[in-house]
Amino acid sequence: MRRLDALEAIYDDLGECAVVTIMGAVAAELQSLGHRPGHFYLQHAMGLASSVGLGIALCRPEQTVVVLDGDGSVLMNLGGLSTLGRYRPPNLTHVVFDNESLLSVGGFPTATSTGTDLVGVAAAAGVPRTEEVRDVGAFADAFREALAAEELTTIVAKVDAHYEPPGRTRGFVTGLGLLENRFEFARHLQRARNA
Ligand SMILES: Cc1ncc(C[n+]2csc(CCOP(=O)(O)OP(=O)(O)O)c2C)c(N)n1
Repeated sequence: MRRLDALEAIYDDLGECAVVTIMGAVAAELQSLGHRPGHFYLQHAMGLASSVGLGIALCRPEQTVVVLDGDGSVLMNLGGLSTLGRYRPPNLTHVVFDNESLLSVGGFPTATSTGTDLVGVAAAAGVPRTEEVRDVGAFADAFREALAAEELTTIVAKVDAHYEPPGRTRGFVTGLGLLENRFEFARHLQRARNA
């Protein structure tokens, strides 16, 4: 499956969510489908998207939070899974796009290409719902079920190690300024709380 197709399949479902992505290709692809003030593209801090999402989910239990992660990023911060498993926020859905590669920096193979099973790691770390999916239909179903389940879920979506700068986005860096995104996202969460 192409990650862009997977993102497109859930794009409408993300409308009311606080969405935290990793840097690089995932961020560029989601932004190419349409930026929303509820999207935060975490730049540089590799491995910490799930930690940022966890913090938001714990502070804002009424807010649905979605983290769009990558295998390389999760592997860089495996302890993040055990912290997710410890606090288990029911309002957090954690998607790991596993392309078995550090695609955004040249495509070096990660440990999932040599046997590390991130679904198994997440389950063993205490994440109560875990699933691996390999096609867009199964991904969209798993994602919607996770939102409805109200239980912390990690979905590992096996995707192609393929990236074409989509639409208006050039390269891996989104056109949105880092600080602009940071302030806009925080204000959006604040407004949503006061609404
Ligand atoms: C601490 C840190 N180390 C390295 C990088 C450089 N870097 C940016 S994206 C990336 C690869 C991310 O891999 P993955 O999470 O699998 O996502 P993909 O690029 O495959 O979509 C790396 C190594 C970084 N931003 N931060």
